[in-house]
Amino acid sequence: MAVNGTEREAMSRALELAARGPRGVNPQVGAVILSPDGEILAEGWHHGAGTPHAEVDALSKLAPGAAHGATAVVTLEPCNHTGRTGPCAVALIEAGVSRVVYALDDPGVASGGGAERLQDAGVSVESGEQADAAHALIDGWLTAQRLGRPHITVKWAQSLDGRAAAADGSSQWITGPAARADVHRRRAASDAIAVGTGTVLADDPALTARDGDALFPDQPVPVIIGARPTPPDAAVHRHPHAPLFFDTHDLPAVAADLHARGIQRLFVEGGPTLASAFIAAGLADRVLAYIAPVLLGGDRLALTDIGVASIGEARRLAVDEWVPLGPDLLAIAHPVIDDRPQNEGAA
Ligand code: AOF
Ligand code: ZN
Repeated sequence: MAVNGTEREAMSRALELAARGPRGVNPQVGAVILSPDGEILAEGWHHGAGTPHAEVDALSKLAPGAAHGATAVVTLEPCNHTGRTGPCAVALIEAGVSRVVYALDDPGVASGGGAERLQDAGVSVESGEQADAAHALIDGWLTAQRLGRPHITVKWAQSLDGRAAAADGSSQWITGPAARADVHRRRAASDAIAVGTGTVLADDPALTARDGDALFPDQPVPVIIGARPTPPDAAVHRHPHAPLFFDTHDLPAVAADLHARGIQRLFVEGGPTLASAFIAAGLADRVLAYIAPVLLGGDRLALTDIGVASIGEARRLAVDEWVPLGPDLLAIAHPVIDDRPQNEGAA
């Protein structure tokens, strides 16, 4: 049975509820319980590892029997395992829920399979509702589960002709205030920000996430990658978090180390050498290109070598969104994994 308008609204609400939970070793999950005629009976969300899951949080607000014949709308597939808490699929079956609508499959080997368990018990199950929004909310957690590394965003600002700096290397204020504010919001939503040592020496970035002059409450950990030493008076030493230094070009090893530290979202700020190395290594889950209507010419390109020798090797992207930011334009894109034979895709 297709998802109806009431269920769709309930999923939007469940996504809002999910966002109240903390980012951590467990995903942010929200749940709404609807009566058979579409009234909201209860709402719940996951408050962090060791606490009840979203479905159980919502059910706990109802009298026994009150969820009989109800629909549960959940942002993640109800789990099927006993971890720190019991299986949500079973809790829903025992509560008499007759239908479950969820957004994303649980990728966990042990925790997955809840949908099948529900169906085996005669519950009607629909998946995929607002999966993109649910994915955006927990992209870091999903990447950590699937790939054992952080979700990685590579960002740069460029002139319309694809340059990241003028001939003398000066690069500040290519984009306008709206674009810069957008970058700071995205920094605040990341667990760590990476720059190369070249950028530390050239720009002396603070690597904080700022709302005007104030710091956002959540600050990403600064990560500095490369062989050259960071000067003792560099601005990054005044960051609220102690910087992590990686004197290596082995980016998979850096990603694995950050994963082990619990970092789920990495924001790569540049410069061009580091951004290019992440892309060349296949370690960019998302690209953010802030494009300013200015021309710089010269050879200070936004990206350097990304391992593309001929057009058949081009790194193709799919644009998720073009966002106007004052006079500038932000492209939010992700790599297209293209396994067609070379040259076939050129037409
Ligand atoms: C759900 N609803 O609200 C959440 C789920 O150790 P536990 O018991 O907390 O289980 C953690 C796993 O359960 C987590 O890795 C993920 O697969 C799933 N999270 N599942 O049905 C929820 N937070
Ligand atoms: Zn669960």
